[in-house]
Amino acid sequence: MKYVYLLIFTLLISCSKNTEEKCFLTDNVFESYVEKKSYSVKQILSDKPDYLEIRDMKEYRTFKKDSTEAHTYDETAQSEKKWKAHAEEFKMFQEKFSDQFEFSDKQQANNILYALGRNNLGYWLLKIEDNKPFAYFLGISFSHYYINKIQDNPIIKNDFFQVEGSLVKIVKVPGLPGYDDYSAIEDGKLFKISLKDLMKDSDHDGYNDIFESSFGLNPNSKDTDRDGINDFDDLNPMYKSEKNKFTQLYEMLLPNYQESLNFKKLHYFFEVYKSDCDYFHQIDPESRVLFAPENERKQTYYIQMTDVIGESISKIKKDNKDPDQFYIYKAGSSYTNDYSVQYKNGKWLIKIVGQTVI
Ligand SMILES: [Ca+2]
Ligand SMILES: [Ca+2]
Ligand SMILES: [Ca+2]
Repeated sequence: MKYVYLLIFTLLISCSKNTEEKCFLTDNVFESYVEKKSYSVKQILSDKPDYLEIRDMKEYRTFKKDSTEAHTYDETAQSEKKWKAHAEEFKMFQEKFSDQFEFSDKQQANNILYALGRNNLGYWLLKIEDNKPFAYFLGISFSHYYINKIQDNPIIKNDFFQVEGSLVKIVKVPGLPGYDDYSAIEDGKLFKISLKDLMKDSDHDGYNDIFESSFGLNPNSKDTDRDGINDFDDLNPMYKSEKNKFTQLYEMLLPNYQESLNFKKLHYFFEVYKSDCDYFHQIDPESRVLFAPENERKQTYYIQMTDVIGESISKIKKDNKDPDQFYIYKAGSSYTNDYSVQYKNGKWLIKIVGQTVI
């Protein structure tokens, strides 16, 4: 009995402290980047998603060959011609999906068009059927899986999606954060996923189950945060938005994109932030956001494995003397901005006080 009381008491304390602890910095300790240990082939294979089949191939393009050929860029007329041909080939995908993906490997099967897409979140199978676009997240982390840019075989075969590639690791270039390079740890793999598994969308909200589970959305509810807006149309699908001065501050620090873009239509364009702060979670953003817990053990397996965090906004630091004065910083892969922010007459005054560009 004593134990139960103690447990309830601890729970109460930890609940009441939540927002304060999760949103405000108590001291000056800024988290520094810790490089993760690379995975071994054995680890990648034993941790791979159940729906993914990996086979060894006898003949294959190596990672080195594929990546050098695909990345060769020169100013010659020939490469401009190649670029134009690529744009022409993927015109239809560009129209339907805008700039949300890099496209490759187009294939037509019956009256359906397929292509492989890649964005900051990972790889997707793209489909255009009856003039309508669909995108299915593959859930295979680009931090460990490389899909060859040049596929010698069709990517859709006998109700399976299949691509050739390698198992890789990311090599951080010392002193140049953001300039990641890859190196192959095992070549000659065939990655196979049944279309049935890939296209499964249990709650029919427009995002496949693999996408929802990879990022912590609810694959069995159309409206994860129950704010009345379906996941597919919700710019902040994980958390209900609320208006208060601190959510307003976070909203002001979000990236500014071109106003001409219609973000409501860009269903696959997300920024992922790592944060436990309720105020940050409760923003009403203009473009799509997802959040990952700070504690790695609470993150989805996909987020643990994959480098999807592009930009981060820190917790808020209070001023010892002035209750309307705060400090906050923003960091990307190659910069940090420190801000001094002041809340005056219902408005935030944001001043940049420090900047590092790498
Ligand atoms: Ca769904
Ligand atoms: Ca859902
Ligand atoms: Ca919602």
